[in-house]
Amino acid sequence: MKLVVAVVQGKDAEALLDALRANGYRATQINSSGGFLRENNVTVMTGVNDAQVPEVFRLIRDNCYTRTQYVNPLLPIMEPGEFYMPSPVEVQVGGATVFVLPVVRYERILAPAAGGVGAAE
Ligand code: 2BA
Repeated sequence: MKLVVAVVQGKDAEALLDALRANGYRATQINSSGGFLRENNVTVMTGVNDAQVPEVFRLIRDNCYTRTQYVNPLLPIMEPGEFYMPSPVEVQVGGATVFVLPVVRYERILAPAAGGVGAAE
């Protein structure tokens, strides 16, 4: 079994989660942000059998797109009287950054409430 961890752009997250659900995959969404751009993105975790990893990659490829962003570089240390005109730097973000991790153990613990189903809180 593998845990597929995909960092995707917020704009693509809904479509990816819908596609995973439509294909029978369970997924967890964590709101995250990139250390470079400091913009919100979404980390999608899905635990799958080894044989399902290629299909999950296909769903990621089909739903997550590369976009261009412009970043203003940090101001350099200036001497008095110096003038600096910052020019934004272009970066390509996404489609997705994907990690595949081995899973040592996976268990869904299904435990009825104490006192049985429908027990009073
Ligand atoms: P960010 O860290 O905000 O990075 C956004 C984009 O900025 C990156 O797109 C890349 O094009 C550029 N970038 C990032 N660090 C850079 C650097 N040191 N120098 C120049 N350009 C840099 P992606 O590569 O598509 O990454 C999108 C997001 O995926 C990242 O957002 C981050 O949240 C995550 N990510 C990417 N690589 C990762 C890694 N090795 N470990 C953990 N998270 C990662």
